[in-house]
Amino acid sequence: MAAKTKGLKLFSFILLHVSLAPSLLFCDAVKLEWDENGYILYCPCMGRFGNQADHFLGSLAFAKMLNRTLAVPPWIVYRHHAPPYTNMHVPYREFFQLEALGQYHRVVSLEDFMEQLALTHWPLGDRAAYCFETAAQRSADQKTCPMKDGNPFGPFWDHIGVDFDRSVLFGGISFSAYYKPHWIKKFPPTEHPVLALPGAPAQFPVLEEHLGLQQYVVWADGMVQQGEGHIQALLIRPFVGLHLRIGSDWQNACKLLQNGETGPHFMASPQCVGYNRQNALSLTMTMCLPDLVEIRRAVKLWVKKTNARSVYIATDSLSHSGEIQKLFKSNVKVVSLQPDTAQVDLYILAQSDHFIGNCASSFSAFVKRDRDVHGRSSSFFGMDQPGKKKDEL
Ligand SMILES: Nc1nc2c(ncn2[C@@H]2O[C@H](COP(=O)(O)OP(=O)(O)O)[C@@H](O)[C@H]2O)c(=O)[nH]1
Ligand SMILES: *[C@@H]1O[C@H](CO)[C@@H](O)[C@H](O)[C@H]1NC(C)=O
Ligand SMILES: [Mg+2]
Repeated sequence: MAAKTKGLKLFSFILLHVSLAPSLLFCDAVKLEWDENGYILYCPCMGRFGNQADHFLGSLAFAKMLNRTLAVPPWIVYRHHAPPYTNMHVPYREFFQLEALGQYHRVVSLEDFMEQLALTHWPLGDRAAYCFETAAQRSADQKTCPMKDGNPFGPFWDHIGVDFDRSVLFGGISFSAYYKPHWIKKFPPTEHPVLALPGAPAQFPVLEEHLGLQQYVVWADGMVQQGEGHIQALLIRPFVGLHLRIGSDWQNACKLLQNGETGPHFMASPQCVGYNRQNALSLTMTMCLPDLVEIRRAVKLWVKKTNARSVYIATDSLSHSGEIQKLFKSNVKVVSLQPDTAQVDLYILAQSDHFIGNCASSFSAFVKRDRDVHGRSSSFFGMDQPGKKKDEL
């Protein structure tokens, strides 16, 4: 009976809009219903794409744990080096299918939440921010969540069209599964329907137990078309994909390792040294910042092992394509695209027949997880068999 009413409702909704605005039908205009179990909103305010993706997986798990709908934020893309220099906010569904997340848990895009639900259910003038007491202590009155202080915080909530009217502080809890009952008791959805947070309710790097959530992060059709177009036009299979994370910011980061200021758990490194702190393998300088000698060694090895006919180089800096081409005769084609959209590189790397990544990079980690979901092989510079010491091979 209920299903029938729903069907009728949908039918009249479609009829109405076919006559008024046919285009609505083609952009998935589904009328959202309010979720009585509440929502989680957050700003992906830490780091660039790889960090945001790690945080996204943890946030998805957190929303499921609290049985709240996740309002999926846009990706923040920084344009420090090109006009107009302002941040771009790219809707989740430009890169990935929003619907695929639904297999795991209820989600809406933050944009749809604002457009369809916020005015009625999250009224202007009564929008609360939720943050740790320690975060609020930095504010003038020591009681206000720093939701819009600085970049990217301010531009993010401005883009979404949100101002906060009051703050709700918490302490003594974290986002881990242990605190599930605490969260539910402290913030029942009846009194706290919308939990809006200054940052992701998640850890960086992503926890081991959340790695598998990558399977719900599925490329959008437009990205598949674009990526497959490049692969067909430029590459010959089998091909090896390389991620050269070697730019100046990375050189600086790896200095911490060189100076002994960090142990083996450094940025995304648990993906190759292991998640357990007690028995993590060592993280070498070659793994953090491979030199040309190591790059050549690894490429040569994997091209031979996979009988590769081409090599794809993604990089944040120099591609070294000339030096790498010199390793091979003309029977191996070396290609570097250096696209404006980093996700094009991610897509192509994910489709390669073997991938050599950077162990400490969350950009590499995104590719590695995507490949693990599809059973594709990966290694790292300085570590040909992830998770194994050299003498264990
Ligand atoms: N197009 C492209 N951009 C890259 C590449 N490597 C790094 N970048 C850029 O540098 C950023 C690095 O930050 P992040 O994604 O957080 O990864 P991480 O710093 O390596 O952990 C990426 O988001 C890209 O914007 C690459 O191979 N190709
Ligand atoms: C989770 O939320 C959904 C949607 O509001 C609801 O139908 C379901 O009963 C909830 N599950 C639990 C275990 O509370
Ligand atoms: Mg980073």
